[in-house]
Amino acid sequence: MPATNGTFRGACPHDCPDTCAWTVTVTDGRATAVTADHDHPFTAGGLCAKVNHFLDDRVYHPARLLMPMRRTGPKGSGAFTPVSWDTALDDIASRLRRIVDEHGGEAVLPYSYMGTQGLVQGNAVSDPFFARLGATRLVRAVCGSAGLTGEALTMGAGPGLLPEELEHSRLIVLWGTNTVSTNLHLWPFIRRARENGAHVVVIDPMRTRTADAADWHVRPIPGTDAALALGLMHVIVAEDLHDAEYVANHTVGFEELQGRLGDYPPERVAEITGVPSDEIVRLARAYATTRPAAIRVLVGMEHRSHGAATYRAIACLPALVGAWRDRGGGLAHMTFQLFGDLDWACGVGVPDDPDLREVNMVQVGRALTSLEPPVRALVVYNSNPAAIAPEQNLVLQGLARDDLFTVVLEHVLTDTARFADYVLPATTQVEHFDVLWSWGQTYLTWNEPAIEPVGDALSNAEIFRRLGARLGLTGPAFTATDADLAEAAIAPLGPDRVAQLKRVGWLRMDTEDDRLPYAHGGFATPSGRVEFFNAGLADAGLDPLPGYVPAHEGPQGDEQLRTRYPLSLITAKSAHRFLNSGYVWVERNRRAEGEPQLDIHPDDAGPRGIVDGDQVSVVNDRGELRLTARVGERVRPGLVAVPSGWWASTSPSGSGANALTADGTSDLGGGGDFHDTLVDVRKVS
Ligand SMILES: Nc1nc2c(c(=O)[nH]1)N[C@H]1C(S)=C(S)[C@@H](COP(=O)(O)OP(=O)(O)OC[C@H]3O[C@@H](n4cnc5c(=O)[nH]c(N)nc54)[C@H](O)[C@@H]3O)O[C@H]1N2
Ligand SMILES: Nc1nc2c(c(=O)[nH]1)N[C@H]1C(S)=C(S)[C@@H](COP(=O)(O)OP(=O)(O)OC[C@H]3O[C@@H](n4cnc5c(=O)[nH]c(N)nc54)[C@H](O)[C@@H]3O)O[C@H]1N2
Ligand SMILES: [Mo]
Repeated sequence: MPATNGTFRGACPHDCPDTCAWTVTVTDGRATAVTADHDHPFTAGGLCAKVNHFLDDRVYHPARLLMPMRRTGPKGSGAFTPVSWDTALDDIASRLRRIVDEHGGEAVLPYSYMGTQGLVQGNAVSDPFFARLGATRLVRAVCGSAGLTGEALTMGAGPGLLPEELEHSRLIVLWGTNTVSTNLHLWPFIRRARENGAHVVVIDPMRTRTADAADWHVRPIPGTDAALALGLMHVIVAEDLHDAEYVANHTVGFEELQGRLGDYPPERVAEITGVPSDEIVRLARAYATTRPAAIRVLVGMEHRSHGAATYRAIACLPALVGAWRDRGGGLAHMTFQLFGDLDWACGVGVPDDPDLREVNMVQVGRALTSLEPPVRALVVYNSNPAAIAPEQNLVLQGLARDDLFTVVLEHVLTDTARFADYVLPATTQVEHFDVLWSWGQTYLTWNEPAIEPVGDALSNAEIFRRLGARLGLTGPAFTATDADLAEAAIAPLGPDRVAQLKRVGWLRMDTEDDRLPYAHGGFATPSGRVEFFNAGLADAGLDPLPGYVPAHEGPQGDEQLRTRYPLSLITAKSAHRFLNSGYVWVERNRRAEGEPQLDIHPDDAGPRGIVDGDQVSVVNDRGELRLTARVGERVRPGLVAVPSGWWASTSPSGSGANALTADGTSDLGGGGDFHDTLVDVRKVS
């Protein structure tokens, strides 16, 4: 029970690499300030444009859901009436029970992602809940999984270079990541490296804020980065700039790789990537001759049909030049591996039944409209599929089904929640217990409730507990309190580290050794080396070497498709003030972003008779957006861009960017391929 006055330790819960530590000030039972922790080395006393107003924009925002609500109008209309928790939960439990009895557990589909990254309010109780029901299993692969899979096949699944270590680099290649917008707290580390003479290269088809801030912006044709990596390797080996000793001692398949590199001379790579051959040569030389040299990747680049292959090719580079020898050299990606000591299931996990059917979250539109036997109940929490999932029109069509029973746990009435039969008000981070890991830095954070729940809100964990009790589900997940779950998650750290975590609010998870993880090899691959040649892939009948394959729906893909839809579309997280689809409800943020526009290059606008400020229609077989064109060099020729995040209901044409995006999966790892989307653009006369 929080005190009515005081300060409380906590952490930003959002799906973001930064996971900031904060302090909540409470006066007379009301949270009055959320302040960034000054001592936390990564947060360093600053939050971000989205979270600076966490209290006004989420906790106490007028749009905050305060009561359970039952739908009274047609799906999507937003007509609801408040009901008591007992009424809502009794009815939900009996409807779920009937569906399970009549159609089996697999008729129920959970849908969640990382709306909160906390272990307790994430999946601690919901996972056992759905496992006990025998529900369809959700493959939560939309973010990270494709890239990590490609990387793991090459260098194993370690955290590699820690992002904080970029401070020690002299060449920093930000490859397909928009650090200034998406990973803001990493920027000071890069800035300090620059003050010590480091050069920053951005490789991105779009001119992002990060590209503007860099020393060198390389602009490949989207989806061709594997070819670019192979071209760099070609030059490095041809000019004898590779680290022969490191290669001999810590890699396998160099000879086979050399054979493959023969296919990727700079002239050919220039044709594939659109990057001039002399620029490829210059970049290869800079990368191979500057020490320490770091490559930083994150997520945007993996959302492609060959996303895993791209990360596999890029992960070869640091070994080839021996970048792992140096502090600040290597490949930086994610850091969650450092949190392996935690009990991620908060002490109450139950085993998954591998025989139950699976649905990939990227394909929820298909699942709701054509899966057999059909999904009859959908329970959404920590996610907003109506905005963030590709094939948006299919998703909305599925959510509109009258024979689908939908429950949404949320803070505000999102586009997804509008389609619910019941909307349940969830607590926010300042109202509940949690433990926060990080995928972009090295600190664990402890989050205490600072205030009583606002309105009638209950925590996710409590909602699933109460539903579980009504459905007769048994086991510790349904009896442990949120505090018990949080304690169980950190218990494996041992009493000293637990005490330190609670005292300080955060705890560093890495050890000194991690700072030079592979200076002497020791990769977590079957051979213990970087696998230029991967025998497992060969056994599986796949390409054992890094390679470039054009996307079917890409600028070098299916010819018919390209003729009809000649422009590539990227829908990245370029809206600075949104967190995925979060904070879109805040009018001030929407105003500051300006309405979503279509970025188009003059070479593509000209022939279409489009000038800056024209209304345009962006189309493909999946949907249409009507937007204002912004003609300029933010995109390279052949590419158009629309920011993601915007909800259909807050977009000028009633559709969000995902109305156009593809819902295929990546080559490996089950990620989405939504950046491999082709469109055409027409002026609306
Ligand atoms: N402000 C803000 N911050 C966020 C988020 C947010 O919504 N808003 N979301 C958070 C989440 S969930 C994530 S996963 C991270 C993502 O962090 P990032 O990966 O940095 O961000 P994205 O916008 O997904 O993609 C980064 C860049 O990839 C580029 N890209 C796309 N395709 C290609 C390609 O084929 N080649 C190359 N070289 N580049 C390509 C895009 O143009 C884009 O600029 O950000 C997190 N931080
Ligand atoms: N076109 C396009 N699509 C994309 C992407 C892209 O770059 N372009 N990025 C993809 C990526 S990388 C990701 S990670 C996904 C993100 O997909 P989502 O995780 O679905 O994205 P969010 O918009 O952050 O939705 C999280 C929701 O959880 C709610 N929430 C937050 N905390 C709590 C809580 O404690 N309890 C409950 N019940 N709800 C809570 C928030 O209010 C919010 O509505 O989107 C993917 N989709
Ligand atoms: Mo993400």
